[in-house]
Amino acid sequence: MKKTIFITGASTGIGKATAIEFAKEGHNLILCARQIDKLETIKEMLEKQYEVTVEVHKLDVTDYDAVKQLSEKLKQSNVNIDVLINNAGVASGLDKFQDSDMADIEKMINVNIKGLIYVIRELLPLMIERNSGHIINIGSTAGIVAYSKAAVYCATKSAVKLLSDGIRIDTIDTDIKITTVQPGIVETDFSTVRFHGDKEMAKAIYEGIEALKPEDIAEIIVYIANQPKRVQISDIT
Ligand code: 8X3
Repeated sequence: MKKTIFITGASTGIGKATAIEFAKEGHNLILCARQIDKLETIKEMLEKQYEVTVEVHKLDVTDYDAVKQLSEKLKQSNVNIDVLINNAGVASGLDKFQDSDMADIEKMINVNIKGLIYVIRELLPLMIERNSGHIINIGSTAGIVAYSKAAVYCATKSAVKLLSDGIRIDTIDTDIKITTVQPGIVETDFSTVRFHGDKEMAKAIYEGIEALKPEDIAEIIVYIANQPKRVQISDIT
């Protein structure tokens, strides 16, 4: 059965790889990100290559009004989201907590926690109305064990895990599933963004290790989403 998959932060990294993986399986996509031009390119590529329709939306998940407007639009056009993948997330700065920049701290809290809450708060009721849907939140191993110079980033990823758990409890009387995916180091633009565009510093992070690839995580997400109704994977690390 063709499903509709909604992905935030779909322009690069794990989000983009996940879009491709679901398209390979013939599912329709709703892709969101701030960089609409990148989404347009992905849409063109996927629609040409696979039997899928791809809808793209410019969306900043930290803008609650924009999230609300998009969910209203989906509701009006009777779009049913089968799988919501909350992938939009950011690490900003790598500094000891006492030296860290408040703008970096606020950005991580706004995207990783508030943005996640905005999207789920608006889209979950639509799933509850249909008593069907699967929310897959991208956490991190950083949400399990803290590491140096990343106290706030780790705290935001820990929040992802506990939000998932809390929402799973609150929807226990429905058929809705909630999963947290907690990858370790994945080689994406993640570190370039963390180092505010410094590609050399970003590259050094992945030197001497075999980091995960975004495709590895994408395949796991598809596996999670493909499980029968009776199977709910709550966490995967
Ligand atoms: C990212 C994991 O270890 O690269 O969420 O910070 S790590």
